[in-house]
Amino acid sequence: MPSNAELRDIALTVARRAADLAYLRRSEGVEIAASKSSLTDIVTRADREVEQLVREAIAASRPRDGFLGEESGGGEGTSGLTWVVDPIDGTVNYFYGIPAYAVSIAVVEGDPDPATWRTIAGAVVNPASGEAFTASAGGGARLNGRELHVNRDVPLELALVGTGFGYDARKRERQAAFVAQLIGQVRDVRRIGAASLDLCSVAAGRLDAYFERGLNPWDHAAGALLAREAGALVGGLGAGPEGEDLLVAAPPGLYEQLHPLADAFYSEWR
Ligand code: LIP
Repeated sequence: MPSNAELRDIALTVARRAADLAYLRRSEGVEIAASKSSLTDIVTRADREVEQLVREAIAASRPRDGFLGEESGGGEGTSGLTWVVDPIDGTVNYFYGIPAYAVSIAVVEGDPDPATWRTIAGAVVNPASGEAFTASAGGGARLNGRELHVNRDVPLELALVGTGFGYDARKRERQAAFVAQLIGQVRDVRRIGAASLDLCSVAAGRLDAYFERGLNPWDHAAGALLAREAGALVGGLGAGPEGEDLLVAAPPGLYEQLHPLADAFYSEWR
Protein backbone atom coordinates (compact mmCIF):
# COMPACT_ATOMS: atom_id res chain seq x y z
CA MET A 1 0.00 0.00 0.00
CA PRO A 2 1.48 3.39 -0.96
CA SER A 3 1.96 6.06 1.70
CA ASN A 4 -0.59 8.82 2.19
CA ALA A 5 1.95 11.28 0.76
CA GLU A 6 2.47 9.13 -2.35
CA LEU A 7 -1.30 9.02 -2.95
CA ARG A 8 -1.46 12.80 -2.42
CA ASP A 9 1.25 13.30 -5.03
CA ILE A 10 -0.63 11.09 -7.54
CA ALA A 11 -3.78 13.15 -6.94
CA LEU A 12 -1.86 16.40 -7.49
CA THR A 13 -0.08 15.22 -10.64
CA VAL A 14 -3.33 14.06 -12.25
CA ALA A 15 -5.29 17.10 -11.06
CA ARG A 16 -2.72 19.44 -12.63
CA ARG A 17 -2.92 17.62 -15.99
CA ALA A 18 -6.70 17.74 -15.82
CA ALA A 19 -6.66 21.43 -14.89
CA ASP A 20 -4.50 22.21 -17.93
CA LEU A 21 -7.06 20.50 -20.18
CA ALA A 22 -9.99 22.24 -18.53
CA TYR A 23 -8.29 25.62 -18.94
CA LEU A 24 -7.49 24.91 -22.61
CA ARG A 25 -11.08 23.92 -23.37
CA ARG A 26 -12.34 27.02 -21.54
CA SER A 27 -10.10 29.21 -23.75
CA GLU A 28 -11.55 27.50 -26.86
CA GLY A 29 -15.14 28.15 -25.76
CA VAL A 30 -17.41 25.92 -23.64
CA GLU A 31 -20.25 23.82 -25.07
CA ILE A 32 -23.09 22.44 -22.98
CA ALA A 33 -23.36 18.71 -23.65
CA ALA A 34 -26.52 18.05 -21.62
CA SER A 35 -28.53 19.06 -18.58
CA LYS A 36 -29.09 16.70 -15.65
CA SER A 37 -31.41 17.29 -12.67
CA SER A 38 -32.77 20.54 -14.11
CA LEU A 39 -32.19 22.88 -17.07
CA THR A 40 -29.69 24.82 -14.95
CA ASP A 41 -27.78 21.64 -13.91
CA ILE A 42 -25.49 21.52 -16.95
CA VAL A 43 -22.66 19.26 -18.01
CA THR A 44 -20.16 20.49 -20.58
CA ARG A 45 -18.15 18.48 -23.07
CA ALA A 46 -15.09 19.50 -21.07
CA ASP A 47 -16.52 17.90 -17.90
CA ARG A 48 -16.70 14.58 -19.72
CA GLU A 49 -13.31 14.94 -21.44
CA VAL A 50 -11.53 15.97 -18.25
CA GLU A 51 -13.03 13.11 -16.26
CA GLN A 52 -11.94 10.66 -18.95
CA LEU A 53 -8.37 11.99 -18.67
CA VAL A 54 -8.46 11.61 -14.88
CA ARG A 55 -9.98 8.12 -15.02
CA GLU A 56 -7.39 6.88 -17.54
CA ALA A 57 -4.47 8.46 -15.66
CA ILE A 58 -5.52 6.93 -12.34
CA ALA A 59 -6.18 3.52 -13.95
CA ALA A 60 -2.65 3.61 -15.37
CA SER A 61 -1.13 4.50 -12.02
CA ARG A 62 -3.44 2.56 -9.69
CA PRO A 63 -5.12 -0.20 -11.75
CA ARG A 64 -6.64 -2.08 -8.77
CA ASP A 65 -8.33 0.98 -7.22
CA GLY A 66 -12.02 1.84 -7.55
CA PHE A 67 -13.33 5.04 -9.16
CA LEU A 68 -16.37 7.26 -8.53
CA GLY A 69 -16.75 10.20 -10.90
CA GLU A 70 -19.52 12.79 -11.31
CA GLU A 71 -19.90 12.15 -15.03
CA SER A 72 -18.91 8.51 -15.61
CA GLY A 73 -20.14 6.95 -12.38
CA GLY A 74 -18.54 4.20 -10.39
CA GLY A 75 -16.14 1.34 -10.97
CA GLU A 76 -15.28 -1.16 -8.26
CA GLY A 77 -11.70 -1.96 -7.41
CA THR A 78 -9.96 -4.72 -5.43
CA SER A 79 -7.46 -2.64 -3.44
CA GLY A 80 -9.86 -1.14 -0.88
CA LEU A 81 -9.16 2.37 -2.23
CA THR A 82 -11.52 4.44 -4.39
CA TRP A 83 -10.77 7.68 -6.24
CA VAL A 84 -13.63 10.22 -5.91
CA VAL A 85 -13.52 12.81 -8.69
CA ASP A 86 -15.34 15.99 -9.72
CA PRO A 87 -13.69 16.88 -13.04
CA ILE A 88 -14.92 20.47 -13.00
CA ASP A 89 -16.49 21.58 -9.72
CA GLY A 90 -18.19 24.91 -10.26
CA THR A 91 -19.56 23.96 -13.67
CA VAL A 92 -21.77 27.05 -13.97
CA ASN A 93 -18.79 29.33 -13.17
CA TYR A 94 -16.81 27.42 -15.81
CA PHE A 95 -19.58 27.91 -18.39
CA TYR A 96 -19.77 31.66 -17.67
CA GLY A 97 -16.00 32.11 -17.51
CA ILE A 98 -15.98 33.03 -13.81
CA PRO A 99 -12.49 31.98 -12.57
CA ALA A 100 -13.80 29.94 -9.60
CA TYR A 101 -13.91 26.30 -10.69
CA ALA A 102 -11.66 23.38 -9.80
CA VAL A 103 -10.59 19.82 -10.52
CA SER A 104 -11.22 17.89 -7.30
CA ILE A 105 -9.60 14.47 -6.76
CA ALA A 106 -9.69 12.48 -3.52
CA VAL A 107 -8.76 8.92 -2.63
CA VAL A 108 -10.75 7.19 0.12
CA GLU A 109 -10.45 3.92 1.99
CA GLY A 110 -13.57 1.73 2.30
CA ASP A 111 -16.87 2.06 0.48
CA PRO A 112 -17.23 5.29 -1.57
CA ASP A 113 -19.81 6.57 0.90
CA PRO A 114 -19.12 9.78 2.89
CA ALA A 115 -20.93 8.24 5.84
CA THR A 116 -18.28 5.56 6.21
CA TRP A 117 -15.21 6.30 4.05
CA ARG A 118 -11.82 7.44 5.41
CA THR A 119 -10.27 10.04 3.16
CA ILE A 120 -6.54 9.38 2.66
CA ALA A 121 -5.46 12.20 0.36
CA GLY A 122 -6.77 14.84 -1.97
CA ALA A 123 -5.98 17.64 -4.41
CA VAL A 124 -8.06 20.60 -5.58
CA VAL A 125 -6.61 22.63 -8.47
CA ASN A 126 -8.13 25.89 -9.76
CA PRO A 127 -7.12 26.03 -13.46
CA ALA A 128 -7.80 29.76 -13.70
CA SER A 129 -5.58 30.76 -10.77
CA GLY A 130 -3.10 27.89 -10.85
CA GLU A 131 -3.68 27.38 -7.12
CA ALA A 132 -3.09 23.77 -6.04
CA PHE A 133 -4.53 22.73 -2.69
CA THR A 134 -3.34 19.39 -1.31
CA ALA A 135 -3.76 17.32 1.84
CA SER A 136 -3.03 13.85 3.18
CA ALA A 137 -4.46 12.29 6.34
CA GLY A 138 -2.18 13.34 9.18
CA GLY A 139 0.06 15.21 6.76
CA GLY A 140 -1.52 18.66 6.90
CA ALA A 141 -3.02 20.88 4.21
CA ARG A 142 -1.07 23.05 1.75
CA LEU A 143 -1.60 25.66 -0.95
CA ASN A 144 1.19 25.53 -3.55
CA GLY A 145 3.32 23.86 -0.87
CA ARG A 146 2.60 26.44 1.88
CA GLU A 147 0.96 25.06 5.07
CA LEU A 148 -2.64 26.12 5.65
CA HIS A 149 -4.41 26.82 8.93
CA VAL A 150 -7.98 27.91 9.61
CA ASN A 151 -8.82 31.24 11.25
CA ARG A 152 -8.99 30.75 15.02
CA ASP A 153 -11.19 32.44 17.66
CA VAL A 154 -13.66 34.11 15.26
CA PRO A 155 -17.09 34.52 16.87
CA LEU A 156 -20.23 33.97 14.79
CA GLU A 157 -21.02 37.68 14.59
CA LEU A 158 -17.61 38.35 12.94
CA ALA A 159 -17.60 35.25 10.72
CA LEU A 160 -17.45 35.38 6.91
CA VAL A 161 -19.54 32.35 5.94
CA GLY A 162 -19.66 30.57 2.57
CA THR A 163 -22.61 28.62 1.27
CA GLY A 164 -24.23 27.38 -1.93
CA PHE A 165 -27.55 26.51 -3.49
CA GLY A 166 -28.94 23.57 -5.43
CA TYR A 167 -30.15 23.36 -9.00
CA ASP A 168 -33.81 22.92 -8.02
CA ALA A 169 -35.58 26.28 -7.72
CA ARG A 170 -37.85 25.20 -4.85
CA LYS A 171 -34.85 23.87 -2.88
CA ARG A 172 -32.97 27.11 -3.57
CA GLU A 173 -35.85 29.09 -2.08
CA ARG A 174 -35.66 26.99 1.11
CA GLN A 175 -31.87 27.33 1.26
CA ALA A 176 -32.19 31.10 0.81
CA ALA A 177 -34.67 31.22 3.72
CA PHE A 178 -31.94 29.91 6.02
CA VAL A 179 -29.44 32.44 4.67
CA ALA A 180 -32.00 35.19 5.35
CA GLN A 181 -32.26 33.88 8.94
CA LEU A 182 -28.45 33.72 9.36
CA ILE A 183 -27.16 36.82 7.53
CA GLY A 184 -27.95 39.23 10.39
CA GLN A 185 -25.98 37.05 12.84
CA VAL A 186 -22.66 36.90 10.89
CA ARG A 187 -20.19 39.36 9.29
CA ASP A 188 -21.39 38.45 5.78
CA VAL A 189 -22.07 35.56 3.39
CA ARG A 190 -20.24 34.52 0.23
CA ARG A 191 -21.51 32.24 -2.56
CA ILE A 192 -18.41 31.22 -4.55
CA GLY A 193 -20.09 28.45 -6.58
CA ALA A 194 -17.76 25.50 -6.03
CA ALA A 195 -17.88 23.48 -2.81
CA SER A 196 -14.30 22.25 -3.22
CA LEU A 197 -13.03 25.85 -3.36
CA ASP A 198 -15.33 26.87 -0.49
CA LEU A 199 -13.75 24.15 1.68
CA CYS A 200 -10.24 25.10 0.55
CA SER A 201 -11.11 28.71 1.44
CA VAL A 202 -11.94 27.62 5.00
CA ALA A 203 -8.61 25.76 5.12
CA ALA A 204 -6.79 28.89 3.88
CA GLY A 205 -8.60 31.31 6.17
CA ARG A 206 -10.33 33.04 3.25
CA LEU A 207 -13.66 32.00 4.77
CA ASP A 208 -14.27 31.46 8.46
CA ALA A 209 -16.91 28.77 7.83
CA TYR A 210 -18.90 27.06 5.10
CA PHE A 211 -22.14 25.11 5.03
CA GLU A 212 -24.31 23.65 2.31
CA ARG A 213 -27.08 21.13 1.87
CA GLY A 214 -27.37 18.96 -1.23
CA LEU A 215 -23.74 18.29 -2.08
CA ASN A 216 -22.63 15.19 -3.96
CA PRO A 217 -19.76 13.05 -2.58
CA TRP A 218 -17.36 14.29 -5.29
CA ASP A 219 -18.09 17.94 -4.44
CA HIS A 220 -16.63 17.66 -0.93
CA ALA A 221 -14.43 14.53 -0.81
CA ALA A 222 -11.10 16.36 -1.25
CA GLY A 223 -12.12 19.72 0.21
CA ALA A 224 -13.35 18.24 3.48
CA LEU A 225 -9.95 16.60 4.07
CA LEU A 226 -8.23 19.90 3.33
CA ALA A 227 -10.44 21.71 5.83
CA ARG A 228 -9.91 19.05 8.52
CA GLU A 229 -6.15 18.94 8.02
CA ALA A 230 -6.05 22.74 8.36
CA GLY A 231 -7.85 22.53 11.73
CA ALA A 232 -11.56 22.70 10.91
CA LEU A 233 -14.32 20.49 12.26
CA VAL A 234 -16.48 19.06 9.46
CA GLY A 235 -19.82 17.37 10.04
CA GLY A 236 -23.40 16.81 8.95
CA LEU A 237 -26.82 16.53 10.53
CA GLY A 238 -26.80 15.88 14.27
CA ALA A 239 -23.51 14.31 15.28
CA GLY A 240 -23.20 12.55 11.95
CA PRO A 241 -20.64 12.88 9.15
CA GLU A 242 -20.97 15.33 6.29
CA GLY A 243 -23.24 14.28 3.45
CA GLU A 244 -26.05 15.28 1.12
CA ASP A 245 -28.31 16.33 4.01
CA LEU A 246 -25.80 18.86 5.36
CA LEU A 247 -22.13 19.80 5.45
CA VAL A 248 -20.78 22.32 7.97
CA ALA A 249 -17.07 23.19 8.14
CA ALA A 250 -15.64 25.62 10.70
CA PRO A 251 -12.88 25.88 13.33
CA PRO A 252 -13.68 24.67 16.85
CA GLY A 253 -15.65 27.32 18.72
CA LEU A 254 -17.28 28.76 15.62
CA TYR A 255 -18.45 25.26 14.63
CA GLU A 256 -20.29 24.93 17.95
CA GLN A 257 -22.05 28.25 17.24
CA LEU A 258 -22.93 27.69 13.55
CA HIS A 259 -23.70 23.97 13.40
CA PRO A 260 -26.71 24.04 15.77
CA LEU A 261 -28.37 26.77 13.65
CA ALA A 262 -27.91 24.86 10.37
CA ASP A 263 -28.73 21.53 12.01
CA ALA A 264 -32.00 22.84 13.45
CA PHE A 265 -33.09 24.30 10.10
CA TYR A 266 -32.08 21.40 7.89
CA SER A 267 -33.28 18.70 10.28
CA GLU A 268 -36.77 20.03 9.59
CA TRP A 269 -36.25 19.85 5.81
CA ARG A 270 -39.02 17.94 4.04
C1 LIP B 1 -21.57 22.76 -7.46
C2 LIP B 1 -21.16 22.77 -6.00
C3 LIP B 1 -21.62 24.02 -5.30
C4 LIP B 1 -23.12 24.13 -5.38
C5 LIP B 1 -23.52 24.18 -6.85
C6 LIP B 1 -23.05 22.94 -7.60
P1 LIP B 1 -21.03 21.35 -9.64
O1 LIP B 1 -21.16 21.55 -8.03
O2 LIP B 1 -19.75 22.66 -5.94
O3 LIP B 1 -21.23 24.05 -3.96
O4 LIP B 1 -23.57 25.26 -4.68
O5 LIP B 1 -24.90 24.29 -6.95
O6 LIP B 1 -23.70 21.82 -7.09
O7 LIP B 1 -22.43 21.04 -10.08
O8 LIP B 1 -20.52 22.60 -10.23
O9 LIP B 1 -20.09 20.18 -9.80
